[in-house]
Amino acid sequence: MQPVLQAIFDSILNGQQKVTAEKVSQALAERLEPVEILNQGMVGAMAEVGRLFEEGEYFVPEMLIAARAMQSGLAVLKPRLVQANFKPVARVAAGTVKGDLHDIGKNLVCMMLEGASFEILDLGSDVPAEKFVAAVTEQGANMICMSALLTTTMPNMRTTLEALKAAGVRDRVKVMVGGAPVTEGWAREIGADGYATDASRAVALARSLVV
Ligand code: B1M
Repeated sequence: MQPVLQAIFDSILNGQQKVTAEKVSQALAERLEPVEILNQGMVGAMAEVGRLFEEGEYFVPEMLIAARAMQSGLAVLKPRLVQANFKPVARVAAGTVKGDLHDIGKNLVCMMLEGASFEILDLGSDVPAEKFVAAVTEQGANMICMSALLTTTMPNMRTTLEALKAAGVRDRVKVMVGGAPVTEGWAREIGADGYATDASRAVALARSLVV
């Protein structure tokens, strides 16, 4: 790995917000591709944080400060991942489902979709089904992106789909799901329109769903 990418990786593992932001700026100044910085330096570091947590070397506070460092790096990267001024392809309501506070992956998916000319209504994390429904009925969203990082919160994706049906608006929206424990099979089982493994594939999927 290039030294600056290694420095980004290490600063996230160590939860150094300021250093992460500085090193991401440095990597951009060195003309590294934003997607390379993201995938090698940053997403790779979060996977390592997860591994350390599983092995009992990291605990929730370490995960939290690593996540904050990741967010500070993403803030620097965002303008380079997002190009504005395009006519929106679709209006997307995105959120992490009820009970789930993990928002880094969802934020990345939002950034990449925004960069691909989708209009984003970011509903945040811990989003109840009714809020997704309201985004359709009151804000005209025609696509929903749901993220879940916990096996215990995945069922809330199904709850949202059921709430959309109950509100009579299921046929007005395309529904995409994703997040580490989510699978293609799960997406099919709950009746979502699509599943993507990562943020780049989420963009390709979203494009295919609006055509
Ligand atoms: Co938590 N956590 N966490 N955590 N955390 C995991 C998810 C875990 C796998 C760690 C582990 O055990 N190895 C584990 C879940 C186990 C399980 O359910 N099977 C876990 C746990 C257990 C918990 C707590 C329960 C811990 C506790 O309190 N005892 C707790 C739950 C809190 C809650 O939500 N109610 C908790 C808390 C936290 C923090 C708050 C400390 C923090 C989150 C901070 C934040 O997000 N603001 C945190 C973190 C950082 C993690 C890990 C380490 C990293 C997650 C992350 O940001 N990954 C995670 C371990 C891991 O995932 N390996 C872990 C980077 C991100 C870019 O990837 O989100 O997967 P990801 O998104 C990807 C793809 O999945 C995809 O694209 C993204 C980019 O490529 N994608 C989509 C995501 N959404 C998509 C939507 C799409 C399409 C693609 O279409 C709509």
